[in-house]
Amino acid sequence: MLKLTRRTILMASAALAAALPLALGPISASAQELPKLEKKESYKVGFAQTESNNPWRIAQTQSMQDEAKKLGHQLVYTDAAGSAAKQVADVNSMIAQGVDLIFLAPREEKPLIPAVRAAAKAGIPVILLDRNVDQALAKAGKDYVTFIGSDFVDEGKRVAEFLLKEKPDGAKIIELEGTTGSSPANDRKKGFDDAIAGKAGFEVVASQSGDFARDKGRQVAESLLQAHPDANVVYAHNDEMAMGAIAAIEAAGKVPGKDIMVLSIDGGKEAVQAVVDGKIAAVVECNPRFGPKAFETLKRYADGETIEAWVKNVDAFYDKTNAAAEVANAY
Ligand code: GYE
Repeated sequence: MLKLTRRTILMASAALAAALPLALGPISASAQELPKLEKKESYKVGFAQTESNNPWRIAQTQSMQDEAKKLGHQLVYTDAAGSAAKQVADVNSMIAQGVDLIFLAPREEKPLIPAVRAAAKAGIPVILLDRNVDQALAKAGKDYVTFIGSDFVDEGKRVAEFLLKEKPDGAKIIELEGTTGSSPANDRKKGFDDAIAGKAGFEVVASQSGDFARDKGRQVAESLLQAHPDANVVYAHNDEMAMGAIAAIEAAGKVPGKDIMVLSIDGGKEAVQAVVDGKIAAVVECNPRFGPKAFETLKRYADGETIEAWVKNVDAFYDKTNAAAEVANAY
């Protein structure tokens, strides 16, 4: 007779746990599966934008609108005006309107995850555009279809590699971070900081958020330049803050590009022109023209293709060797 010792109970429950998936069948595919997208001539598609206070966002929205129009789709556009809470409400309103699919540029990595899941539960597939959600909490192919965007860690790393090459003896760096909690801010910081960590003479003397905004960037740069008069590099997570930093450097009576090296990410026309003018040393591109790739991915999904977890954008690099030739192509 089987004696019910602690050990036999443990063994029995382990055996049961092992047998359970067999009894239920392989972890039911349908429970995990994302909503499908019916093949149609024309879709009603949501685009939940995060804000529209800078040229990058305006170019992205324009690209989405142009492509939707070209293909004959209806675009339901919302602007969260820099508020994750408003963006959650925007996604919920798209769900209520019964859109076929939602393109979402999540302002921050965590707060939008419940909205992504709510859409999937309502049978609406979500494609993340340009910003990602926290990868420890949500996954492509399970919670949303895919993430279309750049490798932000690599962008930060490329900025650092340029700096290490240009100033081999070291640098005192002021870092202007993007929106707190957003994937580009988190990853551009990681990529850069990791690449200079342990390199003799390189030090980030201050790192603070300028919220990806020009005026906030200018204000933060102004106070950090005052607090660290020996800083000789500003690394801005985007062009808007880099332009703000240039204004702050000039207001402090210093010369950008001479006294202080400015490095940036995005590659908008104004910043690439600033490279031509010698005020910015280098910019890693992060192109906002998502329209064609977004709708091509939608079509592939509707056709039943398995979409890769990350549809990666390839970024160019601008410095004095190519900026003059490239400025006309910049967004
Ligand atoms: O760099 C910035 C924008 O999410 C990649 O957000 C995007 C970033 C871009 O506001 O300028």
